[in-house]
This record gives sequence, C-alpha cells and structure tokens, in this order.
Amino acid sequence: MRRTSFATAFLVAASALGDIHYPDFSNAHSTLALNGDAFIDAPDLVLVPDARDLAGSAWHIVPLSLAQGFKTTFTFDIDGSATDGIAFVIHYAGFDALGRHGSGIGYDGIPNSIAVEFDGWFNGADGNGDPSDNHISVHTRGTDPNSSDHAYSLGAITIDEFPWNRPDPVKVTILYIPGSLSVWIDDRSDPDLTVMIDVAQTLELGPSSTLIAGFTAATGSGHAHTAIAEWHLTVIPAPAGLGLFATCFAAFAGIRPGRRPTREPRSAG
Ligand SMILES: [Ca+2]
Ligand SMILES: [Ca+2]
Repeated sequence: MRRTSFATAFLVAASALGDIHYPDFSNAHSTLALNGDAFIDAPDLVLVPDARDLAGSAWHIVPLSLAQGFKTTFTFDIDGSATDGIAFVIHYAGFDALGRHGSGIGYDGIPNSIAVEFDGWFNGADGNGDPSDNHISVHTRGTDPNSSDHAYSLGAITIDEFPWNRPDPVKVTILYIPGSLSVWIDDRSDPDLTVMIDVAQTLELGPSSTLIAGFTAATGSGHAHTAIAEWHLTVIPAPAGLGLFATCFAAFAGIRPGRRPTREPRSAG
C-alpha cells in the first residue's frame, strides 16, 4: 500500500517535469534527432546497421532537467559479430552531436557530455586502455570533448557472463541521483556499476538547467546491426522532494534502506 502511494506521488510529479516514453519507435520520426548512420526501422531505432566504420546518434528533441536526477530504462539489441558498442549519453552540445566511429562508439568528441558506454571491442592494443572486450564504463571530460580513452573513465566493470551480441536484447536501467550514477543489467538485484558524479558540477547546463539525452553507437573493423527496441526516462523531482522520491526510486530499483550506494568494480582498467 505504501509503495503504491509512493508510485502515485512520483508519477504525478514526474508528469509535470517531462519524461520520455518510447515503447517502440514507430512514431518517433518527429521526436528524435537522428545523425550519421542512425535511422528508424519501425518498430526499432537503428543506431548503426551491420557494416564497418559507421557511427550514429539519436537524441530526444526535448531537453529535460536531468541534472536534478533521473531514471532511465532501455533495451538494446546487437545482432552480428563483435562490434564497438553502444552508449547512453547526456549532454548539451546540440541535436547534431555525433562523435567518432570505431573505438569512439559515436560519443568520443562530443563536448560537454557524459557517456555510459557498453563496449564490445577491446582497443587496449590500440592504446585506448580498454580493460576488456566486454565492459561498461562511464566517461566524461566535463565541458571538453568527451573521450573513449579509458583514462577518462570514472569507473568500469567487465561483464563476464555474456557478450553484448547475445541473441536476446539487453535490458539496462540507469539511476542518477545527484552524486551517484548506477547501472543495472537485466534487472539484477545489485547495480553492476556505480560511479560518483555530480552532473550539475560536471557539465554546463542548457537553458532552464536542461540537458539532452539519447544514444550513440559505432562500428569499426568489427560490426553488427545495433538497435534500441524500447526507451523510457523519468526526471526525478526538485531537491525539495528528493528525499521522498529517492526513497521511491530506491524502492522501485530494489535498493534496501541503509545499503551503501557504491561497490568496487569487478575489474578495473
Ligand atoms: Ca572498445
Ligand atoms: Ca572502453
């Protein structure tokens, strides 16, 4: 009963703040800015097709108050051989933002951005410091152009259990509460990765303290059809209500009261 009350309060407040709901992308032509090799192939959003040396990005065209906190869930599907990967990105760098292909995963070069990369290709031998061929990592250089070089990782974890290009889609949940960003794969009980970051102190926010959210992906010598099947994002209300809504989100995310929000990555670069 109490959980229902939290949920109701959350949904009412969140609706006033704006959010993103794409149960599929069939009607997304007018609400997404697509760049590079991205296109809509209903019902999916294809970031890059299965060909080498491509990069694509897709941005929701309404900037949102992401710096005060947000929760997003999405599923991605990588169909083909091993490829560079995909990234969830928040930024204020324009709706034409698109970074470098290959190891850049489409976000390397986007200024004023934070990227959560799902990297599927080991570029350590090329000098970018990748810890493995299968890892999650959070990258930013503040307002400078972002870099996929592992020197700019705030934290990373290698996922040994499965490759990104498994047959089934990968479900991701990202929860940001000022000071902490956590990433879950496949509804696991504990976050796979938590990094300490304050978005408002890291990026230069746009008008009305907003940021742009979306995805990038890229291919190199390895390539695969890389698509998003579903995407939802909800802004967490203003600081005055943050305690209540943090509790609400924690309940939804399965975070137990009093649990430390961080844990050591399973591997480090
Ligand atoms: Ca890589
Ligand atoms: Ca990497």
